[in-house]
This record gives sequence, C-alpha cells and structure tokens, in this order.
Amino acid sequence: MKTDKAGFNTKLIHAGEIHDQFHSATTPIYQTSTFGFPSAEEGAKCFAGESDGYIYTRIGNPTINALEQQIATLENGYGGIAVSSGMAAVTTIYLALMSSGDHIVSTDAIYGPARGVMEKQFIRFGFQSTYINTTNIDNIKKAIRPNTKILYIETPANPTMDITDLAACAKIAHEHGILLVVDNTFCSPYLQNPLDLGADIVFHSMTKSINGHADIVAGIIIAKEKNIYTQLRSMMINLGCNMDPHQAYLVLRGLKTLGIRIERAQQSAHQVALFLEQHPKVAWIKYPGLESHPQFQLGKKQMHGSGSIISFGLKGGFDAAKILMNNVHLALLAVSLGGVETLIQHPASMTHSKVSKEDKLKAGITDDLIRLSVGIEDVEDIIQDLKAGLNTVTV
Ligand code: LCS
Repeated sequence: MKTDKAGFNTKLIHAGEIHDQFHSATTPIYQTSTFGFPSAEEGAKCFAGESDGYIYTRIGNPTINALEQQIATLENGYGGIAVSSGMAAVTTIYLALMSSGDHIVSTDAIYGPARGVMEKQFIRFGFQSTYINTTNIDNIKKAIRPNTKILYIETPANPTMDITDLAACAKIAHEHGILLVVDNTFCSPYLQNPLDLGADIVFHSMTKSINGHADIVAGIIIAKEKNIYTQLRSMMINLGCNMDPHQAYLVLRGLKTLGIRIERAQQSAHQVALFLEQHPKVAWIKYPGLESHPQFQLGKKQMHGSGSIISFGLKGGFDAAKILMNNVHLALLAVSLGGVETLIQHPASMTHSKVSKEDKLKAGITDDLIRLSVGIEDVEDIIQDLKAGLNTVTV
C-alpha cells in the first residue's frame, strides 16, 4: 500500500514492503551475493547507473533496500544506507565527510567507541575533534573553528541522559556551513525525528530498539539530501560494511512492533524511575520523563516520549553499584539497550571504559553511574528485582 500519508504504526508494518508475485505478507530474504543481468547491455547500464537493476549485494539488495526505504520514510529523509553495525554507521560518516585537517565538534558523553575511534585512530589521518557539553549551546559556538565540518550530537546522551537542543544546533551548524549529524539510537524514529528539526544526517545503532530483540548487530544512516546520501552510500560500498540480507530481514521483523514495544517499555521505565527517585539508597536519577531531569522541558518539546533508559547513582557509590548489579536476577548484567529484556550495566567500567578518567568526569560519566534499560517484562517484577537488589546494598 502507499504509506506517504499513513500513520507511524502503519508505516512500521507497510512502508518499503516488497510486492512480489505471490503477495507474500513479509519481505522475502534475497540471500544472494550476486544478481544475473538479462543481457550484456543491461549489465553495462546497471554499472553506468542508467538502470536501477541489482548488481551485487555489497552495492544493493532488495531485502536490505526494503529496510533502507522503510527507515528513510520513518525519519523523513531522502534515503537510507544500511550497514553492518552502529559503529559502521559512525565510521562511514566520518570517512565520507572528513578529510585530513578537518575538525568535528561533538557531545562529550557519546557512546565510548564513537569517541575513541576519532581520538585514538582517526587522529592518524589528521582528523581533529573537540568534545564538549552540548546542552549549553554557547559551548558549541565557542568550539567551532574555520575547519569544523561536522557538529555531532547524541541526545539523550549515552549514558548521562543529557538532552541537547537539536533545532538550536541546526541553526548554529547551518550559519557556519557545518553538517549536523545526530545519533538517534536512544530514541529510534518513534521518539525523535532529528531531520525534521534541521539535522542533515541521522543514524541509528539498530542493534538497540529498532530491532529490539537482542539478536542482531546492525546500523543505518539516513541523509536528508541526495548529494550527501550519494557520498555516504559510495563510502559504505567501498568500505564493505554493508548489511547482510538475513540481518536486514530480522531487523524488518523486529521493526514492526517498535511502536508497541516502546510504548510499553517507556510506561514501565517511568514507573521504575519514580520508584528509584524515592528510594532512600538512591543519590540521584536522570530520566527524561521526570521533572527533576535538567532538560525536562526541552525533552518534552523535541521528543515524542521519554524512552526506556534511566541513569542513576547510589549513595554508596561504585561499591554499592557493584553490589546491586551482582544481586539483580531479572535484569541481565549486560551492555546494549532498547530491547525487550531489562539490562543493567556500569558505563565507567564497561561501555565507556576506554574513555580517559579525566574525560569521563568532564562528560559526567561518574564512577557511581548505573545505566538501566527497561524492557517489556511485567513492571512489578522489574521493580521487585531492583527492590531486592537494593536491599542487599549495605554500603
Ligand atoms: N551509538 C549509540 C548511542 C550506541 O549506544 C551504540 C552502541 C552505538 C552507537 C554503536 O552501535 P553498535 O555498533 O554496537 O551497533 N551502544 C552500546 C551500549 O551502550 N552498550 O553496548 C553497545
């Protein structure tokens, strides 16, 4: 069906779907590496870009293409580029859009390896980077240099849950001729649409809520305009970080329930956040749905909901955090987030362990910070699990 004017949940089921001769209800898996040409002339046309026939799966594949079209529709972008992981999305963006001597301004509290690859590896190629607290727009203005090419924002940020004003970022970026790139992993297209707020590129680790079932690692980049889309696609093809058709099929399957999964998880997350906020052993909590969140109003304005990720600290600090993490039984002590299962982890020693101690502290990734990704189990069980775990904390 035509989904241009359809609602979000209808698009989740039907946008991008393939209409084959058998009227299959799901998009078929084209598990093939290559595609035959009907003639030598047609093959040459495909390579010349004069025909949109498929050539080779690293370049394009109908199952992967269905997913790319679907997410591009959900994010209101020109086109999507599916990649093998969220980190493949990050590195494809850096390598497609930066040259030696170019500079990036970025949120300091981003997913650890997205910062690490820039500071420890791409520095060899002459890429320059400045990491700042982007919740204060003045910090961004001060950090921009004549050679700045990208303003890179993660909001809510992993793991601090700080929220940055995307419309204000788009204004500043465009005044300076800079591209605004937004990591929308924590929200998914269901909760936030950065391109509508002025961003040029949005990307996701689809390993998280888009797929939602903790059985796939995947990523996608969506560009607002054709010329940037073409640059990114060309880089992905040459890097060879394409998605696999079966991986695309699993993401397409998970994506169908994105709306109902997020609605339920965020309803539970709100209840869990209220429980933690009033617990005597909890020192602080940051959840976009609580009025105590420093950017509560901004979150309400630019997000369509509060999501399912909570960060919090205990009065007993890291020692207490370790006791809690070792004494929960429903929540899995594991990295990743946004899935149907509740996960708990310690960013300072896990996802962000490679960020220097000094940079972690500057970014607000304190030793006591515990990150909780609330799943869709019965919320009473999630709270009971945390309550029992907190009871074992004696420090
Ligand atoms: N962006 C964000 C915001 C992320 O949280 C992650 C992974 C990535 C990009 C990279 O995606 P991947 O390559 O893993 O698909 N975040 C993780 C986390 O917080 N725990 O484990 C992985």
